[in-house]
Amino acid sequence: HGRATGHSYTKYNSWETIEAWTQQVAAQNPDLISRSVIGTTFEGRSMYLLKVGKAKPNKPAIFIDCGFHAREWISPAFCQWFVREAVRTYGQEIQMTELLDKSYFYILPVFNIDGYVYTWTKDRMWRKTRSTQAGTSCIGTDPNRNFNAGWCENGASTSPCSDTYCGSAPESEKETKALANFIQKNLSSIKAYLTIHSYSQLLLYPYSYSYKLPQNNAELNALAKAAVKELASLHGTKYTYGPGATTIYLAAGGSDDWAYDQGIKYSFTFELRDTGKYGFLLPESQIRATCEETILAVKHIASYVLGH
Ligand code: ING
Ligand code: ZN
Repeated sequence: HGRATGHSYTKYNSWETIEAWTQQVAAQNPDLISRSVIGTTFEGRSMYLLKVGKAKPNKPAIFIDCGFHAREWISPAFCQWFVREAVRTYGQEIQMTELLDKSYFYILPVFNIDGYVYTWTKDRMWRKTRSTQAGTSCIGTDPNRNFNAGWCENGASTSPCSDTYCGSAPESEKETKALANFIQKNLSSIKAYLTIHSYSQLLLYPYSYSYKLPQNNAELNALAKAAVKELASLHGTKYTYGPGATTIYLAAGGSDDWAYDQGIKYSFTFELRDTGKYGFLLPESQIRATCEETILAVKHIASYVLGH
């Protein structure tokens, strides 16, 4: 407490602080949390994953990642908030207790760690990874254009200097490869995939790489509708929902589309607050309200999925 680097759930935390927090929150809650490393970033940082839930064999799991895009600071803040809410309300609140008894949440607090560090040290508006390649001085690939789902066909750039550069190949980024490998290894248990971005207040589901609709479109639409209703119930925050391509824009190589095509039939991208007043620079004073309302939607989706 009180240190310049001290962790706070109502502040944006540096990577160094988040890294220490992953260790501490796991050590302090050994019956609910275990920490692993799913890979290493381009610059050599460990990609930590928290497995949250009562230990029991053969439980289903919900996967949640944060911090795909470096500048979307509210996203890692949400993952941290979710973990705290899980340990704080387990055994107190019926829905969370049931979720943690019946399933695991895999929480990846920051996916694009190198980019996140860069937004703290050099350029607050950086989006991509920080990988370099021969033949260009431009740095970074858009990790949400780098998955093997209609890769680089639409809404992505082949120029390494673009903010939506799809990379030299699908899964060219170490971070993408690490996440894809983990999900493939755990496909039989993972029932839902949630990826947290900002901003625009949207709840998106496949597809974004084309205008085709997912096989369970009607179900996903109804589930998204119910989830945004839950979200709005706390502070009245309005979300729009629907397939990515028609709700936001055509964009190939996204992780939600890839996860869906792997067979994870409940796959969503959240675009958290706000709608543009502050954009990526959402004030810390909005962390609490944003995270609390979002958790309602996440719990709704998780409970629905586990009942199906
Ligand atoms: N938006 C997402 C992006 O990567 C998205 C939208 C979602 C694209 C799902 C593709 C698939 O552009 C932000 N804010 O990053
Ligand atoms: Zn994003």
